[in-house]
Amino acid sequence: MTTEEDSVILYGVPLSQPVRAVIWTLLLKDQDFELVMINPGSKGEMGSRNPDYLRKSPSGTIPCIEERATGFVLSEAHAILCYLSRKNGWDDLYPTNIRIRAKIDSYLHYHHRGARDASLGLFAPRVRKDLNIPEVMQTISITLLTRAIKLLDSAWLSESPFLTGHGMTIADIAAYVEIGQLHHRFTNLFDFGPYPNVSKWLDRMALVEHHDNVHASLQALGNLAEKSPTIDDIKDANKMGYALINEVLRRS
Ligand SMILES: N[C@@H](CCC(=O)N[C@@H](CS)C(=O)NCC(=O)O)C(=O)O
Repeated sequence: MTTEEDSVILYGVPLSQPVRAVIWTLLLKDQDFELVMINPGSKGEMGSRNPDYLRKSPSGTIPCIEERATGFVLSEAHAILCYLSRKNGWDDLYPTNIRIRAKIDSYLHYHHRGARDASLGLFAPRVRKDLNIPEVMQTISITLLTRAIKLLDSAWLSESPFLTGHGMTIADIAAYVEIGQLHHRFTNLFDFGPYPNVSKWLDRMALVEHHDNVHASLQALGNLAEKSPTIDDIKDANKMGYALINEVLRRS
C-alpha cells in the first residue's frame, strides 16, 4: 500500500469505462484512493456539469483525479494513467523502453476514434437514453468500432498476447474497459466470434486481478441485447460497484 501522501481522490462512477480503467490500475498497484461519485452529464450538486466540478475538470467529464498532498488535478483517463505510471514508476504497466512506450501511446491516441466508439454506438444508446444519440451517429460509431476490432485482431494482437507485447500495459486496460463491456459475459452487444485473437485476449484480461471487482457494476446490468436498464437499475449498479470497491480498499 502506498503512503497517505500519494493518495488521490478519483471522481467518477464505476459504470464509466474510462473511470474503470483508472480504478483497475489503482487497485492493481495497491495505490490508496478515495472514489467520489460524480454523475456524468448532471448539473446537480455531485454532477460532472456542476460549476464546482467544472473548476476541476473543465471538460465536465469523468474521470478526474485530485492529489491530496499537492492539490494537483488532472482529467482524461489516458493522461491520468500515464501520469500515475510515470510518477509512481509503474514500469510494468508503462515500460520505460521508449519504443514500447511509444507503441502504448500510439494505441491510447488511436483508441478515441476506435474502441471508444463501443460506448457511443452500442452502450450509451441503451444506458444513457437521455443523450438521444442520433441513429446516424450510432451507425458511424459501430462502423468505427468494428474497424477497430478487426485491426486489433489482425495487427495489434496477431503476434502477441497483449496489445504491445508479452506483458499487460495501460493500453490493454484502456482497451478492455471499452471492448470487454460488449462481451457476452457482460452486455452481449457485439459478436466477437469472427475475431479469435480479440476473443482470446478478452478471456486473458478477464483473469487479471481485480477484473471482477472493477466490473461488478457492469455485471449487475446484465445482458442488454434485449432489454435496456432503468434509471434505478443504473443507480443501483453504480452504488453496488462503489460499495464493493470501498470494501476492497478497506481489506487491502
Ligand atoms: N476522453 C475522456 C472521455 C471521458 C468521458 O466521456 N466520460 C463520460 C462518462 S463515461 C462523461 O463524463 N460524460 C459526461 C458528459 O460528457 O457530460 C476520458 O477518456 O477521460
